[in-house]
Amino acid sequence: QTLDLNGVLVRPGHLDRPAQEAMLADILRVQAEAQPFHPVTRWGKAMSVAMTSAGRFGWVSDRRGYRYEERHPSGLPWPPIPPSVLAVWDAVVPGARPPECCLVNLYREGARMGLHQDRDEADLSQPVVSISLGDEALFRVGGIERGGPTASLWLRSGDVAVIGGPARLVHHGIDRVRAGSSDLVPGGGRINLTLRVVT
Ligand code: MD3
Ligand code: FE
Repeated sequence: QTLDLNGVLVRPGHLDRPAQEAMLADILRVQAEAQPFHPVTRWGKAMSVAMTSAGRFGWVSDRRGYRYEERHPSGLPWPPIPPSVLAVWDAVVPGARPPECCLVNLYREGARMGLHQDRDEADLSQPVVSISLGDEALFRVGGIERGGPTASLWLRSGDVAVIGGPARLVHHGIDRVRAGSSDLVPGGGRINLTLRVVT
């Protein structure tokens, strides 16, 4: 089954519980090596979502603005993207270039992400793949122009979304997370992985 939300293709339950547990264990190792941090926007406000990355490039933001960097703010290179995560990319977007970044978004209670476009990547012909783990989240998708109508969907643990083609530039965000709706993530909350080609 595939749901189409303004061109964002959502595959509910793509990963079964054992696959989610195995991937979570891999991501907890990534987070142990590259600690999640709250990026600060260029206006000086900390984001409610905590972030880290795996792969050659990771996403960072500070007073200088946001960009992809080859190192965590600690100065260390980002850990490699776990094979369990790469396998999802190969399964859902065969033939795409290999992902260069796995952005790891951690939503603890109350975290959200406002409507935005992802346009910091150089090759917008390449898709983005999103994997949801843990608590359910209300995902909102608009159009390419800002201010248009939006559609919403609850993303659940194990859901995979593929964003490519014309949908690559749609506005999207996370309005809220349903605390306690999953017991997957230790300490509670939601983890979203986005795989991206950056260069
Ligand atoms: C549509 N993350 O990291 S994932 C992000 O759940 C981001 O953490 C959200 O938006 C999250 O930038 C949504 C689904 C998603 C990811 C990337 C997209 C939808 C997208 C890129 C373009 C269009
Ligand atoms: Fe995004």
